[in-house]
Amino acid sequence: MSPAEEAASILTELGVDADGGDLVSSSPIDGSEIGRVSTGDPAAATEVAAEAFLQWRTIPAPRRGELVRLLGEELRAAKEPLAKLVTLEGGKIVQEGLGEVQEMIDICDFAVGLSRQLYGLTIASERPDHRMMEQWHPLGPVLIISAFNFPVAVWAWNAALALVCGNPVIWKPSEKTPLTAEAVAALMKRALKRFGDAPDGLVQLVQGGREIGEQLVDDSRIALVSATGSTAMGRAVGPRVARRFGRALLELGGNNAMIVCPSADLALAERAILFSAAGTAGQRCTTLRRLIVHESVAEQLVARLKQLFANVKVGDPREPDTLVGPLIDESAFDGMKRVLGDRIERIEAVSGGYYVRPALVEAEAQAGAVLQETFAPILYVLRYRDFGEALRLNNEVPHGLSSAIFTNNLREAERFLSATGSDCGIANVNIGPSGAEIGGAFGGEKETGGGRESGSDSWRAYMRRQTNTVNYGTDLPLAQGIRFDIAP
Ligand code: UN1
Repeated sequence: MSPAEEAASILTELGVDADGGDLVSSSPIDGSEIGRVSTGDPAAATEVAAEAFLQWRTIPAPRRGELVRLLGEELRAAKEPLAKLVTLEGGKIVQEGLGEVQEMIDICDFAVGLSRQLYGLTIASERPDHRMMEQWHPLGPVLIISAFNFPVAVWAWNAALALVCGNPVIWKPSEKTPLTAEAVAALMKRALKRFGDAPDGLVQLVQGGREIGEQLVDDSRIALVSATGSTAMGRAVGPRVARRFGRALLELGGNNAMIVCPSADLALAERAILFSAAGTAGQRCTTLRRLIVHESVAEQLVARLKQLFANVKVGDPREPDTLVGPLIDESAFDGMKRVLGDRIERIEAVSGGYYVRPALVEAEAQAGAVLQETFAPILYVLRYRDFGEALRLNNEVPHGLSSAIFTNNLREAERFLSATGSDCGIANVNIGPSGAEIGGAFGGEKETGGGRESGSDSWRAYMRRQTNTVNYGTDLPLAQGIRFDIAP
């Protein structure tokens, strides 16, 4: 079946109408058109969301969790077709499409539990007969801007948390992946119907390009803008939100490294390297882009990697033995070509698609393109002599998302995780930099934007903190011992 036929049958199965509108979706598998959707109306969406907030914030959090539980059920039931659609529209191999939907299910489970754990602290007051505490209140409408490479999971990380925290959500997906967004919206609609009394406009989808995104970003009724994408996108979004004193959660680019030490288990390392450098055709923000190898093991490892890169199956992502699918589109191919020039190896897997062999590039120094995030499967290899130099290389890039070390030396591993080690939001030992679980906070420092999504206490970004002091005594002592007595 052609991607268009397959997409049409899945969309019918999921109850999505996608054959009208001005926004065209094409499959990276062969470049063919697989559906069309209409662009949304940002002003109308924010208005309804602001209205929905007034009601949703009054629903007890565990009850709000029930909606997310139902969404998780819908996702479980539709896991296969939705994953298939991710493959058709985003080009991910079948296993990664399934993994992406599983990530959505996992965050729903997490958020359901969280709906009973939105804890605040009680704080020791310096005044007698006083109690201090903090509460977490719903924040307001949350705008989720997501990228093509995780077309549905990133929405789920944000939406599941936002909803249990008491906030309506508006989703502006990548214009490269509008159909998967429509499919998720249809599943959400079913969950909302089963839930019963959620306010209208609690969860909205606004399709469109940059201008639509900008209108939403500028709307002061949006309390939080959670944006995933390139650093360039974050540079545009961040200041716009700041200008109106809105809150932004930015999850931007990465230029992630792995240090391979002399004691590393190389068999383990090579598997981690292949998955994190070539997987998802190098189009994860957590993709491994720089390998920092000790000179004593470099020759052996590089030889083995050359073999693996030369043999990894690049092709139609629907075929079960394919490990590397297509790049998202021509512009991604051009980006890779700008760096590699004639060394780029295009593969004629399916005509109309941009398929490339992952590239291994031995770099003399960490400079030029090595410092940039090219959203394609290019792995730069750098050699190091002493451990301090490896750490320095790990950190000397503008981004700070993910990092990894392969070592069996406790001192090196702990140094890497210490305050003087990796400066990234994610630092792993003996696993690659990509493929994080949802339980941890996800995000990074520097030009990665500083935001944290998903697990741990990331939920706090979606709520408003309030400090309360209650006097249950008969006197009015002032803080810091200040005397301010009224003359009798
Ligand atoms: C992204 O590429 O934007 O850790 C997110 C990972 C995935 C999420 C990546 N769980 O690779």
